[in-house]
Amino acid sequence: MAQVKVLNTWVSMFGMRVVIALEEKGVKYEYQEEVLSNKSDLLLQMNPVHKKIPVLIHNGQPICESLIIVQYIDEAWHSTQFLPTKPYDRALARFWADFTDKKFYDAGARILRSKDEAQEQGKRDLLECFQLLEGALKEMSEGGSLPFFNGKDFGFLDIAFIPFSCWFHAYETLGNFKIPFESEYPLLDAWVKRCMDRESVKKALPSPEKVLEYAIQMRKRFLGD
Ligand code: GS8
Repeated sequence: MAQVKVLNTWVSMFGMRVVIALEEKGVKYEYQEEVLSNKSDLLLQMNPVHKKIPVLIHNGQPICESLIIVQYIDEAWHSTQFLPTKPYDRALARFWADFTDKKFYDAGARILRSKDEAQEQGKRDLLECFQLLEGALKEMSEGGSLPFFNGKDFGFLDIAFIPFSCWFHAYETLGNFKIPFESEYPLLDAWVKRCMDRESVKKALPSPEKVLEYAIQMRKRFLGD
């Protein structure tokens, strides 16, 4: 088996984090695309607890859960550093990354998978998440004078949140609303564009149009629309 192998599904924001992290560190890896309706034996063997992608396999040992994988990559390869050095800054980056998983992902999923009041609530919750993240970015980037959540260098929270951006178009289209980036979240708007200039991010993120096509099919499966 290759020294580093990734089990992933192209459309997963969680899997994209792992690809970005490996690309940023310049680690060579083998990539295995999984079909979640027909998981490989390797996936079931490497992640028997959750049976989910992404999984990183390093020298035969599996590491699961995307944020844990990104931290593992940060600790195992030292070409650049994702987490800040000061304990408080590290805690803050981890706190907001956890927020993207718990609050942001959940609000987005409700927009994609539900209708009527549940979907409306999903939209309100998503906009509240954007507001909070705009505030966090302002604070962490010293009022917008530094380019990233991590300050002057692209880091842990940037890696955790940027994959969601290729789903924004699907949220807007399936939720039939517009996310007011320019008027309400100008720092996030500029941050997304800046991240999209990075080779690692370009490589990991599919186009918003392709994600939308996938999301439309997913919604049909969920709602029978
Ligand atoms: C989430 C992974 C996940 O949901 C992480 O790695 O951060 N907390 C985890 N993986 C999904 C695909 S992306 O929506 C998955 O593998 N689902 C398969 C299943 O539930 O059977």
